[in-house]
Amino acid sequence: MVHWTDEERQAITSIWAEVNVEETGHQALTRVLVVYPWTQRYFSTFGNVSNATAIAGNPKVRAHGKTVLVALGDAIKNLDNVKATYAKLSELHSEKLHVDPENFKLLGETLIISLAAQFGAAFTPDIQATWQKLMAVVTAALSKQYY
Ligand code: HEG
Repeated sequence: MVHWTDEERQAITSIWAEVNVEETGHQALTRVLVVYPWTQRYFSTFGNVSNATAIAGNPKVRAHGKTVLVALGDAIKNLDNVKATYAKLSELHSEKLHVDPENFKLLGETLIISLAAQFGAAFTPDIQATWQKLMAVVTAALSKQYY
């Protein structure tokens, strides 16, 4: 089981308390779609996601970014039980959405870049390290039901 120190829990909750799930979710998902354009194929029902301007202005991308970060909030509320928390979501991404689990890592990276941009110097190396750990735990949990 993953162990979280008090400092790590604090690094997660102090940042999370100031995150706007819609805004940061939109930024992180927009970066995934622009920086890793092959991910656009998963969102063919979202309308135009073919370039940076279209992606940034796409309301479905915005709504989905929020959905993803709301779900991240569930993991943060259940830090000692992320695998069980994400069991159904992992099954959905594997069996229904057929999302390659490599993509979870990409979202983790772009989220951390979005947080660094928002928080600047306050997003210290120690805080980044904790968020990298969190996103690794989230990625592992979301990948668990794949075979
Ligand atoms: Mg996923 C749906 C969470 C990464 C592609 N994603 C969803 C839903 C949630 C979610 C909560 C809605 C589930 C439902 O309708 O019951 N996604 C989620 C998390 C993360 C993630 C927590 C990573 C931290 N998703 C992710 C990535 C991709 C992806 C990286 C593709 C590059 N998700 C995806 C698609 C859907 C969802 C295509 C369906 C969207 C729709 O049709 O509305």
